[in-house]
Amino acid sequence: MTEFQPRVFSGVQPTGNLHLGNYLGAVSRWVPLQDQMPTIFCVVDSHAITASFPNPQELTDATREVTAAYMAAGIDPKKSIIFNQSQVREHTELAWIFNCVARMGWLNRMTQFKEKAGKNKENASVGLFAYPNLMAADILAYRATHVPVGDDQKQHLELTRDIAAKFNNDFAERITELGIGVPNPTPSPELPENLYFPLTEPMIAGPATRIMSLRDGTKKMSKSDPSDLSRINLKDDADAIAKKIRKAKTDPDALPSEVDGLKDRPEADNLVGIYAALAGSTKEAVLKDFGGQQFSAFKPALSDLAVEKLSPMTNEMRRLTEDTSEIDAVLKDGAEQASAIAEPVLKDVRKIVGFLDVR
Ligand code: AQP
Repeated sequence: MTEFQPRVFSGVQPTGNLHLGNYLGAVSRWVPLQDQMPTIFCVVDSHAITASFPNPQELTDATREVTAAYMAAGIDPKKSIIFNQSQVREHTELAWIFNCVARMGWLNRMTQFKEKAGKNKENASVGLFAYPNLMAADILAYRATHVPVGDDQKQHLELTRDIAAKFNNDFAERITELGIGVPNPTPSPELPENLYFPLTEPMIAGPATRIMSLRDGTKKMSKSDPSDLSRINLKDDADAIAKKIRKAKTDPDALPSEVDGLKDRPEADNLVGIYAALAGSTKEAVLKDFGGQQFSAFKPALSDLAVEKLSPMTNEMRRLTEDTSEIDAVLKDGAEQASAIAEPVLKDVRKIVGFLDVR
């Protein structure tokens, strides 16, 4: 290989209900990428057991539901590889090697672990702590070059780059000796001339990189928030969506006419951002139309837009999950295609580290 093949990898955990944040921050942004480069979208079920083991049947159902959401959102199995992580063993094998590449100090800095483990750090699973190493393995098992995610994953992607850089440096001679390196596309004194793993580019852009809770504009919209009113689930019907937007926290002022006026108004900023992302426009354009209006006028418009955009998807998700055979066939085919890429990568990695292959 003379250069890294551009390739997109991303995923969502099958934990609880997919929400508007997952859709606008991640899945909806994947759709146009399918026509730009090879794309791999994973339902990351091995990540879903890190905080605690979910009920096994619920994990199975959620895996199919997330797959249905991908497809309903426009991820086309003829264009993209769609599969569930646990079906491709190379993810966990590479994660073990990365457990031995990443440093404790690096993982100790991960804010998501601190948030998820909370005060009870001693009781958190080792899996939750090592989660970012598995995420790095998910990406690098395909030598993926681009990862579209929400803003909350930025730190984990930086760690993925650190792991790739350390592996490339530690094994620089061996990679060259085996003739399996790729010339570094952006030469720098910190990296060898030939790389085995690319330094993945995060793709975090647009008006919806961090959708906030509808109950608290300073908290991320999240599947694990105990209040269902805090998020719009992709399975919500039109009435539920309208109710949640009606009850969304706001401030007493009218909407500003300029984006600067959203500063220190987290709830207003969030709702305007949601409108812009759903409309495929910008906060500036939304404020051009709604600047000076009260939330009593803006909320019904937002609600209508959300229902218009989300309802067809919700209906399609319902249809797909009624009969699981289509979803299971897509996942089976996707796992075979994903394995065909990851297996030779792991073969190389075993050779690079020196594992004896006697089979
Ligand atoms: N609020 C959000 N705004 C924008 N993007 C978001 N993402 C998640 N929440 C938001 C993006 O969705 C993708 C999949 O995320 P995940 O399944 O790995 O789970 P998460 O980030 O942990 O999502 P939650 O809802 O916050 O789950 P819990 O409550 O279980 O922790 C990622 O690209 C993420 O950036």
